[in-house]
Amino acid sequence: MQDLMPTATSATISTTPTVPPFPPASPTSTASPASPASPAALNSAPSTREYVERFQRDGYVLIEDALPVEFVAAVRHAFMKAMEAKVARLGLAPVKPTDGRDKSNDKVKIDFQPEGGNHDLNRWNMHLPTQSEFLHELLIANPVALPVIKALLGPAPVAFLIASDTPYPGSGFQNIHQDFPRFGLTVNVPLVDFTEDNAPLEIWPGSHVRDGVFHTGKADLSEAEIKALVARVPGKRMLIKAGSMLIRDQRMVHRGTANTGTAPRPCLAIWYKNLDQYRITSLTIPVPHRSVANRLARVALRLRQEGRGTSGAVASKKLVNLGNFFGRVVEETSASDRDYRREIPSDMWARFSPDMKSLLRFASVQGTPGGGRSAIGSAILLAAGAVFSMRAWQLKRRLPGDGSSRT
Ligand SMILES: O=C(O)CCC(=O)C(=O)O
Repeated sequence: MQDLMPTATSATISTTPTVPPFPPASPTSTASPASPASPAALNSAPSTREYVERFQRDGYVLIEDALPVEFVAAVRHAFMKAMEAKVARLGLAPVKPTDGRDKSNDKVKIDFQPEGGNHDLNRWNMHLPTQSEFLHELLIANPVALPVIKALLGPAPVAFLIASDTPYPGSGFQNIHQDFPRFGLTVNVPLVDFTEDNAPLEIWPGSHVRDGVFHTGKADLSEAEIKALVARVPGKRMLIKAGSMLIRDQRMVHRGTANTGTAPRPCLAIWYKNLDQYRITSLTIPVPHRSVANRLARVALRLRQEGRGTSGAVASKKLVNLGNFFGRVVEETSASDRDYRREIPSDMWARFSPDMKSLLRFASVQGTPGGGRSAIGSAILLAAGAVFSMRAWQLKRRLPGDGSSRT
């Protein structure tokens, strides 16, 4: 898809990044994006409709050269600073697996095994801190990607998770999985070129729907269905360039692969949904009070802390997974991950475009009480909190014999 010319050119970050600890990007990705004013560029850029059609057919669509090179360099620089600080703060030492996950993995369905990282084997997940480099219009409300997102999700989507995945050297193959059985979007922004040896994402195009006909309902693939699919259809390794944007259906089957190289492979993951899509049967769950969401975000954090332990090795993979999963539930139901730890400063909020304000309308903003909130939503979330806490209590009673790597 070399025909896409970007429309986003106004990198507003003035930071001059020092040389980041990465191999240089390949020559094709360091070329400056073409001017959006060029008629040739306008003629050759796929339309929103073409992107949407590709997405509906394949379960993903790639927008190449979506971001200016200098902007990506500045984001990468800020990102690695934050990432390395997090790795140092959590103190999990890299591990060599005993189960061969660095070589292959035939398992399917989500069952992450956090070891040497907070996500799975030497792979780290990080929410992006509330900094101007990350809460940037080009990333969250990108002028090429956002029309596609709105065409797929409706006119008022929310960006409820602004996060990242970074497989460090030695990271392993994840189980082949769907992020969710229901329809939602993940926009991946690679901050370095993906190569064969630095843990490229592997996807199974077309696996977002069973019968090839696009819909926005549930598509919960069983273990047997995923196994049959991967036996039939080869996976596609996404050797995508830094600064492209990969929009993928969260129902599409995929996995992170092994990083056999020498450098981490940072990639942003911004999750969008239509608020109506979080339902129990046909009931849309209303967004709970921010104070309730904040309290339960603290519970999720506590579960992860207990799971990680203090020895530099994960004490309980199951508790870390439970904390990660519960954190996602809190963010998804509260329609934002900008909780008490990531409040948006009022001056930053004031500079946001109407699109940004709409996408982040459930975020905590300094000095404001927050958007629409519901007592019913709060009660549902509290009930979920009680269930997760009970499960955590059961797991903790079984520590250290829960199959974890505590030594
Ligand atoms: O970016 C990666 O390495 C894997 C991300 C992923 O698929 C996941 O964690 O669900």
